[in-house]
Amino acid sequence: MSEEEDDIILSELDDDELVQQMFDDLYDGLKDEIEESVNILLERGWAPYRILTEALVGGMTIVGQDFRDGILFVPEVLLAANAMKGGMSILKPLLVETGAPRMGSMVIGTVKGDIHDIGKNLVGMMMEGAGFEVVDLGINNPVEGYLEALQEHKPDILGMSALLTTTMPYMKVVIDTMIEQGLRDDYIVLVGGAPLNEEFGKAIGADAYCRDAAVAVETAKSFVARKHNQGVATV
Ligand code: B1M
Repeated sequence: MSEEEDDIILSELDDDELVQQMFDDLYDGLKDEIEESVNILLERGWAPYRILTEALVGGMTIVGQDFRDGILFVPEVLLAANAMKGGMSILKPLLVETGAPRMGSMVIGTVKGDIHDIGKNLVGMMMEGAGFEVVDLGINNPVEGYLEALQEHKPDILGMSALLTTTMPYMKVVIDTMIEQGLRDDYIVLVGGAPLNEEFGKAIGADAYCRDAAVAVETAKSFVARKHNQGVATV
């Protein structure tokens, strides 16, 4: 019984304390607690996007810093990622069912050699919420996989994600192959991931680099609108 008395009752914490506790729980990979806290914040009227950015992405940023500094290792980060995904799975239907009019479509995947998928999943969720149809190719995609998906789904947009400095150059391989095959101009190519920047996006021939999921949505909307207005207005 005395152990139970020491337990933190998540629902009794105020919002700030609860978000701090979520940072700790994410750090410790406590998926059940993260899911409970997400539900508590939803009940308190927090918008799903606010929970995602302030509590979940905020917590993962701390995990990332300690991973970089050698304080956390892969198994612990995997647990944190699993807890984050638990929270995201509660938020996904809420972000996706906004009733937004259909805006266009996107094929998205993480590039070959790279298994990071949290950011890509978040982008996919936000794009769906904004009214885009999203085909998610998952992780570790070779150029052939992207090209097959483009052929099959004929999306407006190809989105690529990379989280490693060693895998981000592969985006250029995909774009160069699209050029070789005369396909490049048929698609809007958007790229993103923590190590990228705008300069890199330009250098590899992407249409735009997207800093985060919200920017990805805004960029996608503006490129698709331009594409649909082509011939009617100049941009
Ligand atoms: Co990895 N890892 N990891 N890791 N990992 C990083 C990326 C790292 C920066 C950590 C560090 O050292 N600080 C570092 C890369 C260093 C570098 O290349 N310069 C690193 C390393 C080194 C590695 C390994 C090599 C470690 C090892 O094995 N020794 C290994 C590589 C495996 C591989 O891919 N081959 C590895 C493994 C892993 C785990 C499997 C343990 C796990 C991934 C679990 C998963 O994704 N399912 C993991 C994690 C979780 C991270 C950190 C901690 C967090 C990444 C994350 O999910 N962030 C990360 C540190 C960091 O980034 N600070 C790190 C939260 C997410 C919401 O943000 O992904 O940036 P992000 O996405 C954002 C934007 O970037 C953008 O929008 C998203 C939402 O706002 N965005 C897009 C992303 N993709 C987009 C696509 C778009 C548009 C926008 O298309 C249109």
